[in-house]
Amino acid sequence: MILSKLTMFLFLMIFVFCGVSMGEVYKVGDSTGWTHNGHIDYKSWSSNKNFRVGDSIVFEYKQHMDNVVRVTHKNFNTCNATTTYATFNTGNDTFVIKRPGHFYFISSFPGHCQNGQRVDIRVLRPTKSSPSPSPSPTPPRAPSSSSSPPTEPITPSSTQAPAPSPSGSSEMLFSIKLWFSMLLIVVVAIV
Ligand SMILES: [Cu+2]
Repeated sequence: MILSKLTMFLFLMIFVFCGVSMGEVYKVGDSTGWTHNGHIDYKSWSSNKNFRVGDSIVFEYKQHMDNVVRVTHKNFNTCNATTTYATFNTGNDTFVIKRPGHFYFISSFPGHCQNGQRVDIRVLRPTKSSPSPSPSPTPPRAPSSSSSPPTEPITPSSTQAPAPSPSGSSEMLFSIKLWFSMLLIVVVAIV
């Protein structure tokens, strides 16, 4: 009897702690992966996905033959990789979404982005009601200055910038799960 209770408890703990860290994993381009062969439309690939905070975006490609750089919206549109937020080049890169908004990725290899190797990951703000149709691409900017710089530090070259995550939404989700897990533990202890 005690053993079964303990087993149940352990299963519960595993369930709860897996749940805390779990998010969907999206492989960009699915089986095709991250490529510039022009046979895949990353715009349509991303358009039917519902990316959320906590999800992972995976880029798979041949190392040394390609890379992934995160850029601004403007540089995404112009395929400009001179200033980047972060550069990934392992061939199997995972980007974990830490806040809502848009995340723009391109390949900085010559011609690759122009050939369609770019993807816009749009992450909706977690809401209880229906998600708003208007995208919210950037966090609120300073009201005073006319030409406000990006809120995240942009690195000039291939250094990896740790993106600050001021979003409280994931923490709120975490606290809900924590609260839920505590409730479950109490229930198990009583039964
Ligand atoms: Cu490429």
